[in-house]
Amino acid sequence: MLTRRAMLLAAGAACTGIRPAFGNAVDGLLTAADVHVDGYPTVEAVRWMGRMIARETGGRIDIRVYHSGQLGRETDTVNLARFGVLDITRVNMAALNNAFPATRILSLPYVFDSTEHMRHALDGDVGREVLRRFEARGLIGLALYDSGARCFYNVRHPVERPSDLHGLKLRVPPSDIFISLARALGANPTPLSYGEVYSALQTHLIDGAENNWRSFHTSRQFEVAKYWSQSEHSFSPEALLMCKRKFDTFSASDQELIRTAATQSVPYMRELWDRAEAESRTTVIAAGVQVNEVDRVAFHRAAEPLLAAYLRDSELNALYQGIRAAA
Ligand code: GTR
Repeated sequence: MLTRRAMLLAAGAACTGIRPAFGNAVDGLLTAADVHVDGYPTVEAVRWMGRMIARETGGRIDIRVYHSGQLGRETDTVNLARFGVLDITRVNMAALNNAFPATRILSLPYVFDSTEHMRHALDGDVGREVLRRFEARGLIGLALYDSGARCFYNVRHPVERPSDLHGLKLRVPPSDIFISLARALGANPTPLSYGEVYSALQTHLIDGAENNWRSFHTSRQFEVAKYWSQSEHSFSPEALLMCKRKFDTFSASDQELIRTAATQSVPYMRELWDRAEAESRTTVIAAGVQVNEVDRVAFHRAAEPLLAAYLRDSELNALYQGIRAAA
């Protein structure tokens, strides 16, 4: 885990042009961060992209992925990439919501009806527009990946209605949207970084959390939280971001290649994702996790004021209209 001090040192090194120890020695070797374990679809998609770029450039450009949060929390890696200490980071929109307003539309509750709907919207104008907005803040938005449907799970009991969440201490990602959503549903939100959730469940610091099947499985949270409730309240997708300063050092044709490889890694990732999601669901159920359907109408109703409040923003509203048009 990257400490604050290491981060400042690294940022200082970047300003003076010295690459930190975990950065690349060879300029064409791009360093990428991911909080997920080795083999997770996002990790594999970025590796796939690296292989494609290496093949096309005869090894002149390549990507090395540091998985399992070796380079720190998602919010930290975003700043490392902005300041040029890290070349690429793969994070969830939730980690970007507070600092990058356009990302909020993709994390808000019940904006997407299904995975197909989300993919359709991300492949079109909405996805392109959200990616484009990163440039003003030192990042190149390379791709948007699936993250499945986020659902609630906890150590206490099945959650069928929002009232079943009342009083539960619920881990949420560090995003005002998720904090407000948990509150609107009557839970006590506790923002924690991804790497802290498993032990927080074990030590009863929290009663539950929310995430997709694959993360629930690979983070091993399913060993502790035995009640999974199919709320599908957010499809908050993943973003693949590159340091703009680094990107600008490449020739126009190399930049084109990096963008193309990222775009082409999306269908590859989706294929892996569909398999991984189904496999995780089966595995955790076999391990004793109890699954229940929820009262969707009640969840929608409880989340509605939150969505309406964000949609008062005209830019978010325009993106939302684009999402609905893609339904
Ligand atoms: C996962 C996502 C991670 C991380 C995590 C979380 O679905 O893939 O990048 O954001 O959720 O909740 O922190």
